[in-house]
Amino acid sequence: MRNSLKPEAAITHFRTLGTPVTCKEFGSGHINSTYQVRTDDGHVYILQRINRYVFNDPRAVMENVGAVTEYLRDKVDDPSETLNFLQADTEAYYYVDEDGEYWRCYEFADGLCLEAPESDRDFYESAIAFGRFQELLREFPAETLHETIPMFHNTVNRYRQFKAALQADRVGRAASAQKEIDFLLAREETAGTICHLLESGELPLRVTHNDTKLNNVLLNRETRKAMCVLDLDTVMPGSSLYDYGDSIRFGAATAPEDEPDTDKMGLNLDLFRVYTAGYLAACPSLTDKERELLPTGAKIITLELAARFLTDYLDGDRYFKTDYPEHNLVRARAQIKLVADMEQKWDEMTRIVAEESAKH
Ligand code: ADP
Ligand code: GN1
Ligand code: MG
Repeated sequence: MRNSLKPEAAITHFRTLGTPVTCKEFGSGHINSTYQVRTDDGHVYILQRINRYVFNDPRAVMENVGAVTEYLRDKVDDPSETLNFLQADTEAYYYVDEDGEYWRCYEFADGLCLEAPESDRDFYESAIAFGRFQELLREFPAETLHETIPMFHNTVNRYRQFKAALQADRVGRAASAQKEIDFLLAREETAGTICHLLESGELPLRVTHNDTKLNNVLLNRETRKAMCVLDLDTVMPGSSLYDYGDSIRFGAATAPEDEPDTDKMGLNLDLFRVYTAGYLAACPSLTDKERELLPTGAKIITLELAARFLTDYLDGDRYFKTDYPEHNLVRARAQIKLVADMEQKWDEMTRIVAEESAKH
């Protein structure tokens, strides 16, 4: 293995308390390489190598993350509510190794990180965490943030990329995904709705998290209350509808994001209600238009993820980490099934949002 890929070498460049003694792969993120490090005197850290294919300007990512965590630290009572980065020997919050790989290190927070809610209460608390995150950043100067992934939730552009991958068919996989391709192409117009409303000013542009999966939040192990929001790499100007929608896509689904048996995939309307209630409670500043379009947010982000997974499948799996050759296709199929189920349940989704909105 190249030395640069060795986390054991990278960690020695950070000002940890104690000497690192163990370092093991950790978590189930799809993007960065994440390790948990323990030192001889019991301190625990997260060490990450930033994915340079996904983030072509890791310095900009760290500037954003640094600015956001500093801003949040002034607003919260308990420092464990935000990520705490360690300086490297250069004093920056990252270390660049001899191959140009970027590493960062921050305190491990001993909270619960769930792949699916274990109770309604857990899911409600995740809504509080992401909703509060959004509210706390309401006055953050958006113009100072870098766009770490250009046009990240621009669904019109995501479709453009999807169609380009389809056209190129680099690895000859298009024929094996014809049904999925047709499903997505039939919904191209709907997919652009939020983009168009942001452009026309009917929806406000906010500073948003943009990656609000349940496993990007930690809950307190004892109280199971919202503790800390993780994965700040994509904090950028965006729409609250995508943040709300992505949490629904991942956490209110009846099966994991990569469930191979699509019969198991659908929307759990009880969890949909629970998250909606929590998000509205934590985000009182949502406009009427945003409230009205919450179901649309859930549907469009699910379409977007279906398009992104399918694009990556057609591209030969270059973006998301995969465990087997069909993994991205399986993910895309599961998202497509979820969209189809949302379409079936559309009236109920709309009614639930109206009812919860009337209470908050
Ligand atoms: P990725 O972009 O690859 O998803 P994340 O920053 O989300 O990377 O980290 C991956 C996983 O590592 C998270 O889902 C979580 O399980 C774990 N993790 C990250 N930071 C912390 C932390 N400070 N404390 C505890 N666990 C963490
Ligand atoms: C990635 O980094 P992670 O695993 O939390 C991706 C999200 C997707 C998600 C799908 C920077 O999130 O946009 O919604 O996978 N992050 C990036 O599981 O592309
Ligand atoms: Mg993550």
